[in-house]
Amino acid sequence: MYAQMVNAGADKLKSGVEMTAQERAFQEKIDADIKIEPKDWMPESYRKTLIRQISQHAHSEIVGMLPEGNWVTRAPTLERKAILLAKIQDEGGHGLYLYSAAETLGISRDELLGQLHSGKAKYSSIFNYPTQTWADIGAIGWLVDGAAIMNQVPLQRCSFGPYSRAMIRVCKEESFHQRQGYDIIRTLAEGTAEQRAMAQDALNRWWWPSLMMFGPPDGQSVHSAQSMQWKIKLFTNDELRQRFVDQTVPQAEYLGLTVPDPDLRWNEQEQRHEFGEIDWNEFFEVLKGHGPCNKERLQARVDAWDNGAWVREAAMAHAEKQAARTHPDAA
Ligand code: FAQ
Repeated sequence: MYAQMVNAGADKLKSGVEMTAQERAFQEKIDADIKIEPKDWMPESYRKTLIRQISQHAHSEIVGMLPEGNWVTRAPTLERKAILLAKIQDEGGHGLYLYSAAETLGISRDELLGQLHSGKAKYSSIFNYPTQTWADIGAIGWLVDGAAIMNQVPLQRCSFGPYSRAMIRVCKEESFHQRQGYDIIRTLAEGTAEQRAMAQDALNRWWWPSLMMFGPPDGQSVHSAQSMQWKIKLFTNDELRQRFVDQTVPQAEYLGLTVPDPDLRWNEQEQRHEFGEIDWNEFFEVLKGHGPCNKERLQARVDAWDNGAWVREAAMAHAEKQAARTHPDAA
């Protein structure tokens, strides 16, 4: 199966005979869908791949709070404000589960955050785009959370126990997020001509960056082959992107909105939507730090860390006092 995959790292995969006995036993466990737990033996590169992916995922959740946070004070009603606040808090919670899952692999949260703040670790490209109107909050829920769910539902079955279990709760919350975004867009699409235009404008700006969330095309995806052999990923980037397009286009049609892709058409024979060429140059520029909001997003995270130092210090001092009170002899 793996030999047929058309992605960049497929030729580097070890075959059964090239693996050590320990690696073979590990692969057999994965093939039998037995979860790998933190204290089990695992190849160092499996551990590193998981730390990379889970921490990038965690960083995406907390950086992803920023574009939406921009609209908390300007939500159009008290109800919308309360829903948006709850959603943003959920994203913070997802970050916490994911940092905890990464910590089980033997890396500290401080180190992970240090990698984010220094620019060494990535976070999702999508969060480097600005939220210009209220309709953008609808587009984030509908499209960005929609894409996130498409990617994360299979991750509930991934081979690493703590990651797969974290994903179960995350996915439940993400589907509420997707519904609330769709509800915002639907309300605007059914509203005045001006509101309808806002919804269309948000779709125009968020459509292509949402497709980029799934990562580079399979031919350029360096990690997919190995990650699929280890069942860290269960589908390729292009497979999930196609599913997202097939799911979302009918929703846009129902709303009477136009997907901004002149090449979009239904292929009856293949039972899927064909879609236009993604601007991969834009994607790679955003990854290099040249997106519209990269600098602002990173600075906001660094400032939050610096401004929160006194809280961390106070919590530590309190914990030390408590410990000294409970075990005075140990001091
Ligand atoms: N942005 O070989 P591949 C959310 C990097 S959560 C930035 O294909 P892989 C919730 C990739 O890291 C959204 N970088 O890599 C929410 C690698 O670079 P590296 C986040 C990207 O790992 C909603 C290089 O390109 N979700 O939205 C991106 O096998 C609303 C080569 O790529 C997850 O993280 C990108 N879009 O596949 C929150 C899900 N794509 O590390 C708030 C878990 C690729 O070698 C509001 N992650 N790169 O330096 C995954 O499933 C995978 O990591 C992929 C990438 C599919 C993202």
